[in-house]
Amino acid sequence: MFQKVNSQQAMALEDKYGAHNYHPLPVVLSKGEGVYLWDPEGNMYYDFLSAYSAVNQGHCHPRLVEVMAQQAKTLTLTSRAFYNDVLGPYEKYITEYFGYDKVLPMNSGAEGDETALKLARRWGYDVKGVPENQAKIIVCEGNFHGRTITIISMSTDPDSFGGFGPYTPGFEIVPYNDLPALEKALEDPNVVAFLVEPIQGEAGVYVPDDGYLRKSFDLCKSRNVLFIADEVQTGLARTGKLLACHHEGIRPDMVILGKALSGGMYPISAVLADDEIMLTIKPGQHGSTFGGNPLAARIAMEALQILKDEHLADNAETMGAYFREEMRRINSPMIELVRGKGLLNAIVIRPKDGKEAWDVCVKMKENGVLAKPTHQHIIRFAPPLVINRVQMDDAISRISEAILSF
Ligand code: IF1
Repeated sequence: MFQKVNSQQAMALEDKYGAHNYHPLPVVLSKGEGVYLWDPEGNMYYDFLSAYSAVNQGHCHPRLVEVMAQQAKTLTLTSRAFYNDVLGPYEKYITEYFGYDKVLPMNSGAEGDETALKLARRWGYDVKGVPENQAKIIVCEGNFHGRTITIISMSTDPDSFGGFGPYTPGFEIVPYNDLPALEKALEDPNVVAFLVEPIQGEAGVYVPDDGYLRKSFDLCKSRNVLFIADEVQTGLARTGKLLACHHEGIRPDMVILGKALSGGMYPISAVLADDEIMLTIKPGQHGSTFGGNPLAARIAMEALQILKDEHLADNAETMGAYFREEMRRINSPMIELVRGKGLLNAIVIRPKDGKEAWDVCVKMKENGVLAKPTHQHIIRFAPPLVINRVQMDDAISRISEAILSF
């Protein structure tokens, strides 16, 4: 039976019995509420990672706990061999919420990206008229779209793709934030889609120049190429708008959502598109056991409604601007650069006396703030979007104390 363990026991168990596919910060969490996390010993932390932006609504949001409990007692899974009475209402809700004809429900972000790739290829053959098996999809250097073999076949990060060959063909790579390179790649008549993150999260919260998304979109439209936005991390109010693409007023041909679509309660992802694209996949040509299950659908409706009811995009906008301003005021040579949008931010750490981003994160943990480095010198800061001014001020003072302690 389940025995509560302390931090030391938990880390030892994971080390002995779990795959070593992560290198976690040495902290164990056992309770979450809003912006707060606690370890088994009762120490409190501010969560400044939000499970990589999956907990935008805050940990264990009471409305999500309630609807999850209710649906869990009623019906959790039927498979799509049959209908259920929650999926249809959810599909109506989410397509009207974002303004698309249809949604294809899946479970993980990677499954969402894989689904979008299949839809783009199928649209390329059936609608654009690209010769069979010749479809090309353009992606950017520094991209992160998931961990499946096809998705890492598009990756430029050796940690993502190294040692997993042979790779899926059909991808062209262009530099991010580089319009001439994209324009040149779009000359290939077999290109069916451009898949892009509005802000590159894993690359270190790389925000492209204003206008890049809008001009990329226009270039794609001029060449009858689908513009696919991977908003798994940037979507759902994280960057200060419902979708990061909304900062530039563009409506992607396909949007991929995940993570906070359930507020961190349950794996769920979605691909939104209009009929011309969505109906190229016929019955029996794509799916998943849990895709579209009633439990995920019920949670997602509530998670989306919370974003609106609690004005989380506006809060992300104002709190994010405040956070960047305060970080830039810290007088430390370790802070090389502060960048981000809304509450998706990062600090580039200049090493000092051999101390790097990892050491800063360990010190912040001791100060009660949790964040994780990406690419050695970059620390991402992404608290739940429910954070208020008092909490932000407390967290900022703990962060600056940690940085100034070196
Ligand atoms: C890990 C970070 C990495 C994503 C975008 C799709 C997916 C992700 C833009 C796939 C997932 C997660 C995966 C996790 C760490 C985290 C991450 F950018 F968020 F920090 F890796 F780059 N599109 N990102 O960011 O969604 O299948 O994970 O549900 O794999 O280490 P998933």
